Amino acid sequence: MNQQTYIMIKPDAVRRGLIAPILQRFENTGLVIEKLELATLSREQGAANYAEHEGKPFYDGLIDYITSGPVVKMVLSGPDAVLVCRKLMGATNPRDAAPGTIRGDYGLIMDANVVHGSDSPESARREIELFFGA
Ligand code: IDP
Ligand code: MG
Repeated sequence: MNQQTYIMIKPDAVRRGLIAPILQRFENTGLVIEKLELATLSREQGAANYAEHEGKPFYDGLIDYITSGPVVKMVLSGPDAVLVCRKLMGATNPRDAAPGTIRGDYGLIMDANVVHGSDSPESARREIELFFGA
């Protein structure tokens, strides 16, 4: 099923100069990059993106981190784009992410795990609206 997903290269990866190799991984899948923008998130945007985690012990640190520098925001589209990107990204904790996945190859710790990707078509719609407008 053709669908859209929202992907973000997180501040740690941008700081480390990893935009190009990470973009290459997504392009290699054949998914289409529909939108692409470098920006620093406001605290409101960070909080909205991670609203489901409010109240958890890592929440404040997560918002500090995601707003700590520029991110690359993008919309990718293609068959099963949400699932394809989640598989490409690997497990949330880079320690558990398989080699060959983006988090497995470029990440070390949960607090700075390189990329964000929508976890369902519903999340994708919400996140695309949040970051790019309707
Ligand atoms: P996801 O990014 O794979 O969808 P979520 O469970 O939605 O994972 O968590 C969102 C983000 O919050 C993670 O990508 C990670 O950066 C951070 N996070 C999740 N759990 C923890 C934790 O236990 N400690 C620190 N950071 C966490
Ligand atoms: Mg998530």
